[in-house]
Amino acid sequence: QTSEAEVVVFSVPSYACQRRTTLENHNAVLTDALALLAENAELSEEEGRGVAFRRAAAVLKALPRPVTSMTELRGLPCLGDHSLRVIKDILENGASSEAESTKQSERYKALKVLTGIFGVGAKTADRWIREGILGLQQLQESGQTLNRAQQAGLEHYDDLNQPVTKADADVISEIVERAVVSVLPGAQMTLIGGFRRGKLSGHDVDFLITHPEEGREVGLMPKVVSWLESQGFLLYQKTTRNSERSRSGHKLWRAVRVDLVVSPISQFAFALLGWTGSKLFERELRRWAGHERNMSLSSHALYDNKQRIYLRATSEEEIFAHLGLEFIPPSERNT
Ligand code: DGT
Ligand code: MG
Repeated sequence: QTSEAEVVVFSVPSYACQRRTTLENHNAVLTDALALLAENAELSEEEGRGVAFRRAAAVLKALPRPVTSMTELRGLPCLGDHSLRVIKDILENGASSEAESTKQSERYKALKVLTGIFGVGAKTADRWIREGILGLQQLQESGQTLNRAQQAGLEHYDDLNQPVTKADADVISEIVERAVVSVLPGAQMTLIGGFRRGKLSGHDVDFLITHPEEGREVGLMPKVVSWLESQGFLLYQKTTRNSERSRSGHKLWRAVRVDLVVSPISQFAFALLGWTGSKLFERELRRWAGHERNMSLSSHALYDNKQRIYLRATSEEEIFAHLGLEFIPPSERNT
């Protein structure tokens, strides 16, 4: 006697950069729990575990409707035992006990508060927690020496932890645009990061600056930063020399984190692709390039390891084509 059951299963390609993922998420309850566990792993410097949870969440984000039973997940990529346990718990009990207990834990709460300070990463937060510092007040009373970034971060803690809206981003765009064209006429500025993907809020605003004539962009970053400073917009700045990138807080009606990237026009498409995100989408693009194409992708270039040549591109579309991937527009890179 045979019994037959027919189940409709979802089919999803295994790399996030092969999928179209919009902001519409039919499985937010599941992906929120997995994202929390991913964040906790990242804050505990367990990067591998963090990525595993992020990949699992990304698969669920790509599904066209809510998951209602475990059988629907059969054959889906990137769902490891741990993620499946979390999903099962939620489908059966309405919530993940692991995610809930993590959220309530003193360690997670302290890590969130402390890494919420601009300039404080997981390592520093962990050290402070081991010294018994669990919150901002304890930090201030501890007499720990803070670097300049952390001092600014602490001073503007509430502002910098308040989400940046699209309206904020538009105002800042105008200011940065004014700065850019004032110091270098003909220079071009593009909104990148989450706002380019159509997100309605973010933790910062990201811009990419270039000039159509190669080489004209050299020295642009310090000029833009000085202009912003002279106009009273700058609270704090940190410039990474080799990457031609500056992170600054701008004083408007509130402090907002702004990330500026300057790129020569020959690298513009790579910078645009590399800085539009999402972070997981970027990671998956590089993994695809390396593992499936024997190429190395960065936000500067694409290198073919077999032919030993750099592959040129003047648009994102060309880079996807070099990689043998279907073009995914920014609004569908919300993995
Ligand atoms: P948000 O600001 O919370 O809405 O999220 P995103 O997606 O704008 O993320 P953000 O602002 O941290 O970074 C923008 C994109 O830039 C991100 O999706 C990947 C890329 N990215 C971030 N940090 C780095 C970095 O240190 N190096 C490189 N090459 N790319 C980065
Ligand atoms: Mg951003």
